[in-house]
Amino acid sequence: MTRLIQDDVVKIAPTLEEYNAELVKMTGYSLREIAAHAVGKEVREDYAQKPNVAVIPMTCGQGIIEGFVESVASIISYLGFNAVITKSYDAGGVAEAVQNGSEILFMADDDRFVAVNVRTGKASDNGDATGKGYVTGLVRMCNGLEGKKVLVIGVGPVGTSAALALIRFGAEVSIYDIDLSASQRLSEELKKQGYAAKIETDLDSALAKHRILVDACPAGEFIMLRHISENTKIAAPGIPLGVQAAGVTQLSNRLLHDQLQIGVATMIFDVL
Ligand code: 2YG
Repeated sequence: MTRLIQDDVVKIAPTLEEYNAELVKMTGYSLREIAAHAVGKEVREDYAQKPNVAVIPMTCGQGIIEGFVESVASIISYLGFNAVITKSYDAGGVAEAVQNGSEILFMADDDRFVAVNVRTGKASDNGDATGKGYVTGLVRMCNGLEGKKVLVIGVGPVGTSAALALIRFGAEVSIYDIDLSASQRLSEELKKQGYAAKIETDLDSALAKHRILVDACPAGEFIMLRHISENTKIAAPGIPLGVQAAGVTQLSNRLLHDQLQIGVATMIFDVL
């Protein structure tokens, strides 16, 4: 699980408008539409009870990431919800949020980044939501994925969620993880649910064989120019970005990548 740094998050709030315009250009969907469709919710803007959302800083483990709760709150506000950051941290922040009538709480320690709806009991995990949100964007970039081969690189929470979503869209999923036993576990899990996913054991040959990629791994700069053709499309929730700089230029609007936006947006629609 990659840990964000201040540099990753401080640029988010001031560029949300331009980010959203990019997203519409690339997928035909706004951030709100991607998030709502990812979890099968209405895209309506006038949410019935317009729930109050609290974002709670957590000091446990490696502690606060400067700018993290601010960027989470800015994404939620951008989507039209009332988001506040609690003054207190940790348990005090949870008490403050519930006492000030917040219905949805966002908080992240070093292992989990969750949204919970205290009224309905619904919870959403950032990894799961990110996988679904990115696949929703990728389906749009590829005009559907029915019968298309897609390579998922990294079978952690994001890659696992992406693989499940891809199969729901009818894609032919191949999986690669640096830890072969992780790929085998996911393949077994999918087989139990009646899905056949192919395990790739060599990354370079897997990249050579696939034009549609989901980079859900914490490695950087392993997708090279030689792996990119004119119809390559990449959804890259992984941090740092797995595509090497020259490849980013080559791909231009065939590369979907952000630090937090799609994951956070999908989380809130997931618990609405
Ligand atoms: O409240 C704070 O400021 C800190 N306790 C936040 C710590 C977040 C640690 N987790 C990560 O940086 C990522 N797993 C978050 C999600 C990355 C996007 N896929």
